[in-house]
Order: sequence, then structure tokens, then C-alpha cells
Amino acid sequence: MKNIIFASFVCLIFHSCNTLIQDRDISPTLALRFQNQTATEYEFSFEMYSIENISAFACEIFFDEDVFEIYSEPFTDLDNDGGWDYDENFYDYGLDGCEDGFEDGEGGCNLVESSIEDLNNDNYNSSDSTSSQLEGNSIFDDQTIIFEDLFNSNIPPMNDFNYVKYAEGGKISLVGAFVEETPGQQYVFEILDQKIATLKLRIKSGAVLDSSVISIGNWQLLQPDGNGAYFGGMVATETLYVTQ
Ligand SMILES: [Ca+2]
Ligand SMILES: [Ca+2]
Ligand SMILES: [Ca+2]
Ligand SMILES: [Ca+2]
Repeated sequence: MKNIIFASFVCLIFHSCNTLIQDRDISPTLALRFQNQTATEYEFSFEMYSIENISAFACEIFFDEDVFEIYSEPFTDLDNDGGWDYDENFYDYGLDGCEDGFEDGEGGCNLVESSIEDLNNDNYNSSDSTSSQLEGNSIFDDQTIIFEDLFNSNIPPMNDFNYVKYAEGGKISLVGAFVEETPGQQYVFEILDQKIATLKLRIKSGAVLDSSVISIGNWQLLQPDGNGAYFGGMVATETLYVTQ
């Protein structure tokens, strides 16, 4: 009900948005939705609804860095920003965060070295080009942000779509845009009405989750000419209230 009243109010001010709101069940929305939670991980999604005729989006999502950290391999955070930068050393241990000797066989780590085997089964197999294991693949792996398959597709026009993602202390940044690769051929999303990405954060040990919030901060939704397709109150942004 609140949304309908709000949408009507917005339309009184912006006559041009009539079609945007009246043709759809819900007003343009950027949402964060809970997906899953374990003792050490918190998974949620970034979704867009009733967003029309945009060629680019950018969004910042804020989280409490006393409670969460990015879902990556361990690294030496030289500048203490909570994110991995190219001049920072990383430990190629996989997302469990530990080498074979410390793996507990349940995806976690023991405090003391107790084995020589790959108990968490996360060792990269260099003789298998399809190996998806992350320990020892010589790459820094950060899986805080996983875009939906659609955005990774090479089927036209999605081959003209590119994205950038970055996760640091307290902030996740997602940018995606259709790039005009063939002159004169600029694609747009006629409608975005779906999950955009799965986001995962690691819960810091001893953190209290209750009353923590994950929220959408700055965002931009752009038309092909680079101008904003929406502004301010035209888009509802949903906050995610974290519970224990
Ligand atoms: Ca850093
Ligand atoms: Ca490991
Ligand atoms: Ca291992
Ligand atoms: Ca790795």
C-alpha cells in the first residue's frame, strides 16, 4: 500500500513516468533479499524490478564491517580498506582460507596443523583444464559477487555487456553496461525484472548479527545517452535487516 501511495505521489510530480508505474504491479525497485545463512557465511541477492530502458547501472551496497568481511581468499591488507588491491599479497588457499594442513574436512579450518591431505577438496588440478578448485590456481579468488548467468552469456546482445565488481570493507560495488561495440548498435535492457547477482559475505568470528543492516547506497541507472533514467524517489530501495 505504501508503495502505491508513494508511486502515485511521484507521478503527480513527474507526469512522464505514468507509463512506467501504471503498467506494472510494482514501482521501480532495487532490492536486497536474503538467500541463505550458515555459521560463517551470509548469502543474499541484489535484484531489480520494473527497471526499464537502461543501458547501464551502478550500485553501492553497504554492510557493517564489524560483522561481515568479503568472501575471498586471505590477503595482506596493506592499506586496511578491507578489499584486495593489486599490490597486496594473497594466500592461494581457496575460500576456506587455509592450506591442506589446516583443513577440517567440512569447509573450515583447524587452528593447528593436523593433516597433509586436501580434506576440504579445494585443490586446483593443473592437469584438468576444467578444474574449478581455487586453492593453488595462482589466482586471487573473490566470490563476494557472482553475477547471474544471463550477464555472463556470450549470446548477442549480451556479448556487448560488460561489468565491473569490487568488494571492500563495508562496501560492495557493482557496475554493468552495454558497450557500443558495433558503431550505432547500442543495446538497452527494455526491462530488468530479476535477480542480478548473488552476494556472499563472511561472518566475522564472534560477531553479533542481530540489528545489523545491509543497505543500498548510491545508485545510477543510465539511458544510452548517458543521462539518468531515474532519479531519487522514482526508485524504491529495499534494505535487508539481518537476524541472528
Ligand atoms: Ca586493501
Ligand atoms: Ca583450502
Ligand atoms: Ca586444500
Ligand atoms: Ca586461488
